[in-house]
Amino acid sequence: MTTGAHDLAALLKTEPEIAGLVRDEEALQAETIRLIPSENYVSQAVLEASGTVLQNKYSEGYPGRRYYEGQQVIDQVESLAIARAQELFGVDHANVQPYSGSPANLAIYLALMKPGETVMGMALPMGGHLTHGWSVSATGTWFRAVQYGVRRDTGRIDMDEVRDVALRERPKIIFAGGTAIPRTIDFPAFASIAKEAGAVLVADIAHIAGLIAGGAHPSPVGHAEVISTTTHKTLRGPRGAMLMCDEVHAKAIDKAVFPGLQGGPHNQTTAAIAVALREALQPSFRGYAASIVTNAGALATALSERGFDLVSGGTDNHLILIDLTPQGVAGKPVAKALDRAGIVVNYNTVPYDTRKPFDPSGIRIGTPAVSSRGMGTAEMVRIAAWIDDVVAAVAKDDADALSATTERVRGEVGELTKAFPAPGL
Ligand code: DSN
Repeated sequence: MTTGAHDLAALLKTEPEIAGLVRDEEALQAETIRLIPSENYVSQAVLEASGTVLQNKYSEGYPGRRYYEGQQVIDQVESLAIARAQELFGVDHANVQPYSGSPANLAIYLALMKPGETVMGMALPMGGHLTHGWSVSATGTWFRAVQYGVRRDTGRIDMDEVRDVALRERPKIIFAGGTAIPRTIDFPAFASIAKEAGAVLVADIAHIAGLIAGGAHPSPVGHAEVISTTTHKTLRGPRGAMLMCDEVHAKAIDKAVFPGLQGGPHNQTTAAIAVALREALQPSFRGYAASIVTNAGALATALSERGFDLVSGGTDNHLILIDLTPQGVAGKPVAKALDRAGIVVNYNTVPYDTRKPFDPSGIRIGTPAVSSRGMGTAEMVRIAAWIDDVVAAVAKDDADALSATTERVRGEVGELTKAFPAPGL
């Protein structure tokens, strides 16, 4: 059993059921290979900051101008987080209060648009995010959304289509970024299209913020006027978000977050963001960011060599999208079988998917969490082999054979994870 950031003594005494579940989750995270590209392991320092008395304090407003007294400490915490975000990303302005990525993106709409105006984003099934104007999201309901995608032949963003749609539809804002984009995002090209169309470019770097901070992906700073990010993916902080922007948008963004959308910020999260940003400012973070990309490249190569069809043919970043159509299996049964084998992934649509989103053709995998454990290219080759074994077993449609395979892989995964202890656990 792992010990976790806290000894859970009080919780064990008063609430053994929840304490037991926390321990179970710790064990699950320690003993499985976590390949969900938006997940990670935060450090013990981030965990500790997340669970502090800072959560007892209300602090609506911003440092130096609050609606509650007693801000002697909280103002310092938030100011530190802001200053570190500015230093790390080289931005004019940072707001560290959004509760998570979706509220952060909603604040951008509130700051820059009126209901019914046009937003342009990447379509969800092409790799975008719900809040970039997809129909089931409030953003696709309250605003007029137009979408771009990837080319069928290359699996890469079609910049000609982006330009055509932007010039035809004249959106107020254009989102660059998403949740299933395996390739480098060309922020200068997006910026030039946005300028031509008279739109504000918003970079949603939630997935790649840690890569950008660590020098492993080009930065949107200087290209996008507004930048949105969560703090818990490659950036390896607590669950939260930040908005960064040019000075010209600072007032509108702050006003949109509070009082426009949110009440009091979650101060314990702000503290943990400050801790994570300091970690990201250390030279070692560059090595971590580089290892994510190297590992994803090695995993992609090993999977390709085993005959897997990777959207866009591979990856430039932390993420790989596998179309399982050639294997004759769907994403969901594969994701479930891999889970039984101790390899945690999510099923995902692939561009131009002919199957439904709840039972799509692909799986999405990524290397942030395994890189945080210190795994390297040799381990990626082993992981590719296990994925191949499980997919082949699912394709055979023989429950006993599948069960034997997932059991064997689970044992081997257990051995590997013991050799690479997870941070924070
Ligand atoms: N849920 C996030 C992801 O997994 O990419 C996006 O919001």
